[in-house]
Amino acid sequence: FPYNGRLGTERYYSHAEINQFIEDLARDNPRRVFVKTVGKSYEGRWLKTVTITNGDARRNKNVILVDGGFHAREWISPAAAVHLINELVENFEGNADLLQDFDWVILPVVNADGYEFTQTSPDNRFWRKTRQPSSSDCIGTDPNRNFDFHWNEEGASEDPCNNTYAGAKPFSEPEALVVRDLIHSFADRGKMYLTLHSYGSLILYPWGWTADVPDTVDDLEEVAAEGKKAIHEATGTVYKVGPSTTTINYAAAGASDDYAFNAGFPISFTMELPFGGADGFDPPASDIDRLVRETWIGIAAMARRVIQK
Ligand code: ING
Ligand code: ZN
Repeated sequence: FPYNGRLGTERYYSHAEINQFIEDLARDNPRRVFVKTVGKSYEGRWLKTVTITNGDARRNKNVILVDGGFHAREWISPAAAVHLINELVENFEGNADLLQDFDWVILPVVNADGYEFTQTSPDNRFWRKTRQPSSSDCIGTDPNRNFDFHWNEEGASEDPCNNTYAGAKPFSEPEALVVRDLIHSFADRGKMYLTLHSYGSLILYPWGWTADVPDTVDDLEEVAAEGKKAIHEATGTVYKVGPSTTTINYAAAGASDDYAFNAGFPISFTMELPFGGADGFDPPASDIDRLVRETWIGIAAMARRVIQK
């Protein structure tokens, strides 16, 4: 395990390795980095957040909440979350403005069971859902259709065999409950919620459950445009910005970004990282470094815009 203050980008790491990494990081940066076990997956894996601060011990700062790995097969998402952690901790002086009045709370792998399943079962590399059994023979729920906000109204399935199965009830999945609790625990001081998915090169904002847009659509557009512009200038990659329903051309209720926005996060985005590999979900390991650096550039630009607001 090649830990030397950061986790590399030469391959995709397992959930256990990522957990070990954030524990090591907190141990080595005791005043700036804090790990908290926030729950357990259906199969019993510990879900841990890492909170990154500038070490000034001020409490109750604003919060930027980031998660990755909602969908099992979207491996580039946990990798991007880990790189975000690397950057904020290793280069905290260069990123002093990002940590001055804000703490960052990052949950790198939400759907730990699904992620592990795709990594250990080669035939199931493209599994999307959780791993909790349903009432049928089919396993798993789409954690991004499982949130209790217009749950199961649009763009979700009631068929447990479908990839967008909403679940038997809202928050049937322990992993979605963990994210719900994080959202509520920071709702009063949360300034941006960011959930990392793949693929499509998109920065999506609410609503997902309806084609209507929120009253504050201009703020959402403005922040997202900063991310898009920064990425384009740095790498040439062209992201598209827009409301999720009309940008991906389907409504999808019960997603975490709508939930966080409704709960009080004034900025809430689903970031769809670029297509990679043959299936879009499988960028080769040689592309990880480029993709996670690019993602970091976009996240940092959006955060800087949020901080100025
Ligand atoms: N795409 C998202 C999904 O959950 C999405 C798209 C974003 C839907 C926001 C609803 C709200 O279907 C991927 N790749 O998972
Ligand atoms: Zn996804």
